[in-house]
Amino acid sequence: MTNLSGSRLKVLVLGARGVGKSAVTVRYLTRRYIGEYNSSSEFLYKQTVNFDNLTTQVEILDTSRCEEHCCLQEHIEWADAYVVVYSVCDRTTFEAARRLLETVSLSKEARRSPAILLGNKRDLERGRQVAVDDGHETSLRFRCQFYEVSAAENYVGVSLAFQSLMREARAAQQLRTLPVRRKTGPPALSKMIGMVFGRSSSYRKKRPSLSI
Ligand SMILES: Nc1nc2c(ncn2[C@@H]2O[C@H](COP(=O)(O)OP(=O)(O)O)[C@@H](O)[C@H]2O)c(=O)[nH]1
Ligand SMILES: [Mg+2]
Repeated sequence: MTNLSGSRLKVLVLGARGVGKSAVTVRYLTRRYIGEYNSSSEFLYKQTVNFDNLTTQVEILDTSRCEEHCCLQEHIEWADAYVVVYSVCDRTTFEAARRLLETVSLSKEARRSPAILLGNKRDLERGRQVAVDDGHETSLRFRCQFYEVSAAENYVGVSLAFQSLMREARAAQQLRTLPVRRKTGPPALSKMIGMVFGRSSSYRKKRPSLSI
């Protein structure tokens, strides 16, 4: 099997306090579930991961108290991809996740960087306060991927979610390196009239689009 030398990715993990940001991050990186973490500190993990025959140097920033954090914007600009976590048994954390997705999607730097919405603690079904459909609906609105997982119960779901995000981030990175195709012929008369009279919007460069 070829192991193509790969990219570097920076992943930002966001969400309200106590939703399991540290639990999902550590679960993905070590396969282990550790019940208690220090919720007041943030950690930057650096690790080499292998999937799809590719090696990726990944940096994952597990944030804490990020909503009121003065560095939120800085963190968003730093990252290539975003994991926005909420707890399926706490509605307020879902509202917080929506606000964070809004902030991420409005950020200029992040517009072309993928995100996933991650509903954690699905093992606590009896205490559920957020329906699966609410998660789906929000992911459609923000055009991001959506997963419900349980960091406590298993590794597979968490791992699939992170891998899927990184796959999309890698594709987005590659897309950015492609040359933008331009039309070589003369502009059509209607476009020239638009340009003369200042209506140049139809002449704007088209952004490449990506769907996976
Ligand atoms: N039942 C359950 N508890 C979880 C799960 N993930 C995290 N927890 C618990 O939720 C609490 C907060 O987790 P933590 O990772 O510190 O949250 P953070 O503040 O978002 O980093 C801890 O007591 C964890 O043991 C999960 O999937 N299921
Ligand atoms: Mg934490």
